[in-house]
Amino acid sequence: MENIEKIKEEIRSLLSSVSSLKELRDIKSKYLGSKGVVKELLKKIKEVPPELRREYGKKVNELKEFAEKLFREKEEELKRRELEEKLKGEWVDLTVPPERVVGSLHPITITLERIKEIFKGMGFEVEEGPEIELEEYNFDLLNIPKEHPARDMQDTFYVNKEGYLLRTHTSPVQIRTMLKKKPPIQMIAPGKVYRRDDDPTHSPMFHQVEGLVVNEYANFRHMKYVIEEFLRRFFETDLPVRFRTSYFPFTEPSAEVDIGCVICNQEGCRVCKETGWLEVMGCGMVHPKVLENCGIDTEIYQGFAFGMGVERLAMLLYGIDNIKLFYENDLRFIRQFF
Ligand code: 2NM
Repeated sequence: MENIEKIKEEIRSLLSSVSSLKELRDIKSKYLGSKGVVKELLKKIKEVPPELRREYGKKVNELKEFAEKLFREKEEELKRRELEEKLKGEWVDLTVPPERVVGSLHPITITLERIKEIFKGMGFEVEEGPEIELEEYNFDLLNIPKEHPARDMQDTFYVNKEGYLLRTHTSPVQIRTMLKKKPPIQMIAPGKVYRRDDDPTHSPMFHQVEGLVVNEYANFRHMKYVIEEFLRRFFETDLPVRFRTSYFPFTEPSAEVDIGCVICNQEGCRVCKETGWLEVMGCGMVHPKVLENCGIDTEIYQGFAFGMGVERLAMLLYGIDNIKLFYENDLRFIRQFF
């Protein structure tokens, strides 16, 4: 029985110098294995005088539990240390820049950048404004009458604060720019707009780019040149362009801009509804009331403005036939553009 205490000491001292799991397993089998020290001690119970067997058995069992606990603790410690060593070798510096950028730009982002770069190259500044907008800037100052159908709850997203809405076009950015800066002004306003529309060709959120030029001599011919030149650069071809008279409350005169169908080369197809023409923009000379609403002297200044839908232009540029593809984020679609 004295021996048992000595064995405990022996195990303790052996384990303190063990440094590998293999070493540990060897020592463990020496003490706890099927031919180990503990098993031998248990066998020897027959040699112990009967009155001491009870106590002897208890002591050997204590030794067994003691040894098992020590080996378990040592094994955990060694495993933890081995993992730490392994992780040190596998250390990765996540701050190192990648050699190759993975992922790609969304086709709408690419198209917006393309439009912005063309106008920047023609001397326009890029202005931005809030998507939650004042009703006053989105409608009133743009000469859109109080009873105009566009203001209807059916068409516009109103927010739960009186006098505010989700902008239905980016024109309020032009209003903000005219209120903030004096002419000459040459700016575009790219961004998201919101309308209560949701069908195969309309999305409740889409992107627009609108432009505004105000100076002492702006005229319809200047506007026609800017738009034609933009379309030539955007589609990288000298395509046919025509202006049709139209009506907007904020411009007079107003026009809609058609291009020769880029899908069928004006042969007639489903996209141009067999007409050979595609409507891509609206434009016009800024209504004097709008300029005056923004504190611009109409005795001195005139302006022209235009607006286009980015999804529509992206669809024509890339030959995409369904607007919903832009919003599904299916990587098989999104990765195809550059
Ligand atoms: C369009 C078509 C025609 C437009 C007008 C203005 C402003 F603020 F100057 F009056 N901004 N944008 C305009 C004119 C927009 O989009 C189809």
